[in-house]
Amino acid sequence: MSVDVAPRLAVVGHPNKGKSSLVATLAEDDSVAIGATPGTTRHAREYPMRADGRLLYTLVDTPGFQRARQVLAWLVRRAEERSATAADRPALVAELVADRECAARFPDEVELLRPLVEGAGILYVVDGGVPYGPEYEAEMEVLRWTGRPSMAIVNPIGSNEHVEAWKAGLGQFFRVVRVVDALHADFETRRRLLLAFAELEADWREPIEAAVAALDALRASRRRRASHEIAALLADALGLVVERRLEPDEDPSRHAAELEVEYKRELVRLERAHRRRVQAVYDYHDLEARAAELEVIEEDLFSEGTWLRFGLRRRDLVSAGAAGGAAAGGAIDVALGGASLLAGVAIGAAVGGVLGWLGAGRLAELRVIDRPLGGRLARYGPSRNPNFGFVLFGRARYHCGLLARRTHAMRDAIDLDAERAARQPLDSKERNELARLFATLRRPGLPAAARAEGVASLAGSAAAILEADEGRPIERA
Ligand SMILES: Nc1nc2c(ncn2[C@@H]2O[C@H](COP(=O)(O)OP(=O)(O)O)[C@@H](O)[C@H]2O)c(=O)[nH]1
Ligand SMILES: [Mg+2]
Repeated sequence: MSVDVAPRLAVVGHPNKGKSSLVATLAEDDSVAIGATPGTTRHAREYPMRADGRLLYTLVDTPGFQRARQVLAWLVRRAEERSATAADRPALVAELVADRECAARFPDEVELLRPLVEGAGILYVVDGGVPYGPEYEAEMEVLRWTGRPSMAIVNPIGSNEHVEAWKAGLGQFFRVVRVVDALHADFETRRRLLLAFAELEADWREPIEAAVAALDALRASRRRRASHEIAALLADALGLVVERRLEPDEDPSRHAAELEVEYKRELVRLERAHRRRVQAVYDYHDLEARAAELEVIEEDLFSEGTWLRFGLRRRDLVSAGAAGGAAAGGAIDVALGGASLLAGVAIGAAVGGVLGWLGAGRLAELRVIDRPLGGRLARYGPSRNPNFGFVLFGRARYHCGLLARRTHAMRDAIDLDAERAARQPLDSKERNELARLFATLRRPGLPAAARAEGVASLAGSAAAILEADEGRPIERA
């Protein structure tokens, strides 16, 4: 194979062993057909991996073996008729793929062997959750006859119970055997697996190493783009105001309830739109539809569970508020339930439990604004609630963390339920920096240039936090 030809790797094996899942995970493509019923993949389908316009390697998803024994019998018979040697075997497999009668008798095998005859490497996938059995040996033998470079992958579906037996069996047919969970493989596992492909054929090293570099670059670029989306969301949400024009003698308090509803609805809309954009950043295009149903009941931005999970604890909030307020140069007037936080008054009891001191009860305040050219406005927002930015930020951070940990083989809805989310702490430096930026971004009438600068700084802080998150597990409560 010449150097400028990118490697092709055909993922083959028995039906329902996670072949398509492995392809979706490695290709980071959630459009790969994955099914609980065998036969979901009928035809070989190619997934080319490109970076900067260059094709680096191609994964080929194939239908599973159906008649491996008959195929092997056909090959053996041909070999005997021709007194063929082992050196002739690849040519016999090519004959089988080209044979019309075989195409009718063994359509799945012809489909999965074709890419191998055309030069693809073999990724043979088995399930380490079920016992090793001799019925797989016909498949492995047929694959051996192709003479293609190969690797076996034990995918432990459900359990690890039979992994060792599989390794012992596979080791006799394949030079390289790896254990990889096709559905859950994390970034490092995917990266190592990709590097192992480079070992299969000398010419593959350079394109595979380029593919690994592209994978690293993709992760960094997703993190940067997601961080920018988070910063933009915070700027929009913290600066949000809803207004209504007042009649000359109208009582503004009549509008309070409606304005609050409108304000909250707009926040929910901003957050949803943000999540869709972030999902697109991580190349999840199909996730939204599946999560839509969930989102209706999940609209818990204002719930106690959310504020408890994502808001800062009181002591942290006080110190961060001091840092944020001082740096923003403004007076610290973060009134919660009528009492100043900084005064350290035990306001929790006064406004009713935990939500009171978290400030969830009151996002913003109604104010009456005199318009320069006469008339008055009832205005709700921007939020002066010191915890609100942290709640929104924490939710967005958690969402990104789930996406970054997901694989494109997963077909379940994303679980954003705050009740099941574990805490992701911020250190005091991060808290203070965020509080300072939140205070800047909620300033009314913030000039566009200052806003852009605030968004850029916040994106930088968010990116550092997301990067650190990549190195630690999200524990689910
Ligand atoms: N729990 C678990 N399920 C898996 C794993 N790999 C595949 N599956 C499931 O097994 C079924 C068949 O997977 P698929 O990738 O379509 O297998 P294929 O027929 O070999 O392409 C799907 O329901 C997958 O979600 C795995 O590693 N863990
Ligand atoms: Mg499949």
